[in-house]
Amino acid sequence: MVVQSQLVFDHFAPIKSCKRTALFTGIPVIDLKDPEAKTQIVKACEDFGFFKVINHGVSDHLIGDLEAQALKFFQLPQSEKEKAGPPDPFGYGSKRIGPNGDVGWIEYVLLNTNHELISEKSLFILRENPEVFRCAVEEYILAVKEMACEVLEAMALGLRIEKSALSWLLKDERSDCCFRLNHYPPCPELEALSGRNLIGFGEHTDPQIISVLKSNNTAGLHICLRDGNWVSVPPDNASFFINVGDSLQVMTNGRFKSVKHKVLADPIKSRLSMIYFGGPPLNEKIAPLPSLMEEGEQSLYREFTWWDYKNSAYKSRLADCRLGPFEIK
Ligand code: GA4
Repeated sequence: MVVQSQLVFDHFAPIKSCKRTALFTGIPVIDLKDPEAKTQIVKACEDFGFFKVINHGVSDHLIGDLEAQALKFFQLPQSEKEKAGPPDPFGYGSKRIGPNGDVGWIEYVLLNTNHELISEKSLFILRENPEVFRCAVEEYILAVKEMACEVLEAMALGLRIEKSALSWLLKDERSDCCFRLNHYPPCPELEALSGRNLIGFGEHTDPQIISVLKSNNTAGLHICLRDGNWVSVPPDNASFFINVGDSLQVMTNGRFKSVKHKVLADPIKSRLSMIYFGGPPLNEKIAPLPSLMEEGEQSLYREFTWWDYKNSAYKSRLADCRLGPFEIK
């Protein structure tokens, strides 16, 4: 038994574990069809940098089709999946996240959603799998992007600025968006040994403007509240979750804060999540929106483009504060 436990720990050695926290019931819920949504979105971004969207208009069959295709992909033999890796950053990856030594109990596919820029490995995934996979990804992204723009338009109205002041960044044909399918396999051995959960995706903030997350009914997502406490987000496979990203934090000059989050793998159930990351065009300046600045208000950040930020992000570790080098001290 001792030998066996040692083996299990050796096997998991580089991946950290963490105690679970209680499910949090206070996540703001925004009904996109509610005329009050615009003010509620602004409040949720100020208080949490995170909220849940219902009445989102994305059809169940688009979601179901893509979930089924994604599961089919993750069920392929390891050697088949690895033909679409290692990620560059696009493609299939397992356990390693990003280029700087971060690891987690996860396998994933990262895709660039801009067709001109789609990487060879991403194309491989789409080519080698039935055409239905490609269609499912494309149709899903189209619908989620539309919803993300609707959220950004409501947000802009809530902030009392031009309706398109934020959404145009995603609508622009040069917008730099990506899409991630994450699969967190169950991990019963570790649960039996220690009562802890393996970290699937370590703590981080998302660099983009907003991220739109859809998961199955398995818990695991944790967010950090403004008081520094971590809470577990109750899973809800009928809704979408929205994260404020670093770029939106800068555009609102810190009024909205990007939300720190992480995912713990479940010991028994596998977790599947699908995340659309809405980023601006590469040459776009990321700076506080003049229409949001009070008279005499100073920018908290020096000027930079989304390209500068991405470049610097890819030199960082997941948990690093990526906005640090851009802050005016
Ligand atoms: C975090 C959010 C998105 O998943 C992602 C990640 C990216 C990657 O996995 O390639 C990064 C990470 C994310 C931020 C810091 C860098 C880049 C891994 C990493 C260590 C696709 C993104 O845009 O930034």
